[in-house]
Amino acid sequence: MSTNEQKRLSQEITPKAVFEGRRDLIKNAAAGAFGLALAPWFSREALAGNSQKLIATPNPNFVLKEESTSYQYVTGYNNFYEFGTDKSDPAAYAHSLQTRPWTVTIEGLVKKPMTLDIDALLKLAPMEERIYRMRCVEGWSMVIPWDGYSLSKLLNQVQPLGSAKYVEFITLADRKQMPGLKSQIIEWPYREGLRLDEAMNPLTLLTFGLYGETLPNQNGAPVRIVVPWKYGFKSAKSIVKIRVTEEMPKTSWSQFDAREYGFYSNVNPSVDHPRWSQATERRIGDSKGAFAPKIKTQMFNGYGDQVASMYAGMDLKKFY
Ligand SMILES: Nc1nc2c(c(=O)[nH]1)N[C@H]1C(S)=C(S)[C@@H](COP(=O)(O)O)O[C@H]1N2
Ligand SMILES: [Mo]
Repeated sequence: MSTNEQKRLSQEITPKAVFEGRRDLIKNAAAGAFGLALAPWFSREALAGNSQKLIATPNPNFVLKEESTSYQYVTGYNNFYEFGTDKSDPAAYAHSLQTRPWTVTIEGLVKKPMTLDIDALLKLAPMEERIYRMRCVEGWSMVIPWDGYSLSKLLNQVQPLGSAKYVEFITLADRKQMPGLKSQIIEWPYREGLRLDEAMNPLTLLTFGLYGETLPNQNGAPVRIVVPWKYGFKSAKSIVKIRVTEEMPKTSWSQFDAREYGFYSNVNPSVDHPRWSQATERRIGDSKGAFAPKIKTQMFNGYGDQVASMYAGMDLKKFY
C-alpha cells in the first residue's frame, strides 16, 4: 500500500469507523491494529516527533482510578484544526510547527506585562504530572497524564489588576507552518477564554508535556492550556499570547456559532449541544477498542468538588 493510500485509509477509519461503527472498513484496513484504529505507520517514534523527556513529579491530588488512554491514541487522534480537520491530520502534518524559538506574551490588565521565552516559562514553577479526564464536545473522551503547573503560578507573577475579569488565550497563526489555515473553518488565530477565577483555579494547567515528555506538536507544543472540567475546545494549543481583559473575550468557537458553543462550555450532561446529546461519551482507545460502550458523562467532567462553587447561583442552562 502506498503511503498516500495508507493516509487516506486512516483518515477514513478514524472518524467514520469509530462513530458509525463501520466494522468492515476497520477489519480490512489494518490487520492487528484493530483495537487502535490507527494506521500502522503511526509508530510511537513517528508520533513522538522531537519530544524530549520532561522531569515531572506526580501530584497525588490528581490521580484517577481510570485507565489512561494509550500514548498512541493521545498523540494520534487529535483535534488541531490548524493542521486539518481529520483526527489523523495533526499527527501527520504538525511536524512543520517550529516550537523553538518561542515566546509567550502576557499582556492586558496586569501590573507586570511580560514576554517570556518558552525555556524560562518551563522553569517558572515545579513541573507536576496530573492525570485528567478530557471530554471533547463531539462525544469522545480520553484520560491523559499531563505535565505542567497551575496557570495561577504565572498569573500571580504578572499580577492582574483589580479591573481584570477574564483571560484570553491566543494560538499561533502562521500559514507557513499551519496548512489548515488555508481553510476558513473558524476565525484564526484560534482564541479561547476563561473567567479570571476559572483561570486561577488550581485545576487549570499550563501544560508543557504528556506522559513525561514534552508535548508532541499535535498536542499543542510547546505550551497549551488544559481545562479538564470544560469541553476540549476550551483547552487552546500552541499559545503565543495570554491577555487579561475586563470584557468577556470573543472566542473562535462562540463566534463560529454562539448557540452551539457557549463561552462557559462546562461539561454538563444535562445541557445538550443543539445537534446532539451530551449525556454520554465514549472513551477512545480504552481496552474495549474502537467499540467502547457509551459511559455516562459526569457533571463538570467529574471535577465538581473543585469547580462547582465558582458557578453557585448561575443558571448553567443559560450560561452554557
Ligand atoms: N489551537 C487549537 N487548540 C485546540 C484545538 C484546535 O483546533 N486548535 N482543538 C481543541 C479541541 S476541540 C480539543 S478536543 C482539544 C484536543 O486536544 P488533544 O488533541 O491534545 O487531545 O484541543 C483543543 N485545542
Ligand atoms: Mo474537542
